Amino acid sequence: MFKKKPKYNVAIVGATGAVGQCMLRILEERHFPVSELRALASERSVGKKVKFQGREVPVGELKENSFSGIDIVLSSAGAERSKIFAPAAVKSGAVVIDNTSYFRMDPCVPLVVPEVNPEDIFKHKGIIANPNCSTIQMVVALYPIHKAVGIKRIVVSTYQSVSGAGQTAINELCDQTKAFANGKEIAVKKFPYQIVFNLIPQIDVFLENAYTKEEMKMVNETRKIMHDDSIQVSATCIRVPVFYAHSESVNIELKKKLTAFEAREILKKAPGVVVVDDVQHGVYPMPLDAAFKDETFVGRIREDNSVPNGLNLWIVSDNLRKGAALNAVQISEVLVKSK
Ligand code: 25A
Ligand code: L14
Repeated sequence: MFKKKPKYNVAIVGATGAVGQCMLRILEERHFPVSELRALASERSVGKKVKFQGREVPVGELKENSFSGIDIVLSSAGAERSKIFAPAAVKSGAVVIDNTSYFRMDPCVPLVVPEVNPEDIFKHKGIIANPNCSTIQMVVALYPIHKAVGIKRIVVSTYQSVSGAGQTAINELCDQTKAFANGKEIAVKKFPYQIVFNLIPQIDVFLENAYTKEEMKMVNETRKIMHDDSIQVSATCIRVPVFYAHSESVNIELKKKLTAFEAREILKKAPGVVVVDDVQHGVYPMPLDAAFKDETFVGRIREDNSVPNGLNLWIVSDNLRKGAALNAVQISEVLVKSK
């Protein structure tokens, strides 16, 4: 279905947003074989230009006929746009790597983290879904442990940066910080409450079960990616006044005992993971250090003796890179390198 070529015509849907911009930088950095780069966004971005490989590329309006001649679409303009435009792109012959939540739980659509389930990429029927940012970094760190001894239950609390909610949310934290410093009134627009000097225990909408949609994404997507519906997951997702990188406090119950030392040894060999864990010297991962990096950083690894075979970990990664744009580009790389 996917035809190999020396170079590919690539469309970025949502090219002016936080994730779209990151996609452009990562395609450049990793020398992805791009022939034509097509930048697409909403009508209000038409007339803007995005930079790619030293050139200025004009932004076009996203329409159903935007995809003629395009081989690969990297899409991040929200679930409602993907619902309409991903099928249109597939119809015109492209493979879509979709960063929104719309197709993730569709049984016909693979949901992929290349460090965990790269083989699922080849089951695609035109659309491959990129998981939620909080889920991606968690499974990158937990899958090697699951493979070694089996995970029974995961309890996770997230500390999610504002960039997860897009460029307007990044601007809002900046504006609120300046307003506070200047003694001005703090304007609340993107988030439901003031985010500077605060925490908001709500990401995405509330569902009937009193969990948020973001929390249920972590439950359902983790099981789908790891191909194991027996894993129990309980999530609490919190927005914090941090610009880039999400952090997670993760408690796991294993099927067999693993010491903190053994877990550290497994994680040191795990693809995409860097162990940053030297509490004697006050060394642990933090969002300021993980921002603009590709890896998932794991520290504070310790045994939890309050349950049989328990472990605690602290997992930090850049949500725009590994949590979104990098993971999507890695999927594209597997696709184009395949025989
Ligand atoms: O629905 P979801 O899946 O939950 O996703 C919701 C949002 O979350 C972000 C992403 O925001 C997405 O829109 N997101 C999704 N997955 C993410 C992930 N894994 C994620 N963030 C982090 N990690 P974003 O701001 O990063 O990108 C939005 C892009 O989508 C384009 N877009 C929006 N509506 C569109 C559309 N493109 C086509 N058709 C539509 N109807 C959007 O382009 C951007 O590229 P834009 O043209 O709408 O906006 C570009 C500039 O306009 C400013 N702006 C934004 N909102 C407004 C605005 N200006 C005026 N009024 C507004 N209401 C912005 O500053 C931007 O620079
Ligand atoms: O499902 O932090 O990709 O508000 C969209 C919203 C990621 C998080 C998704 C946020 C989410 C994002």
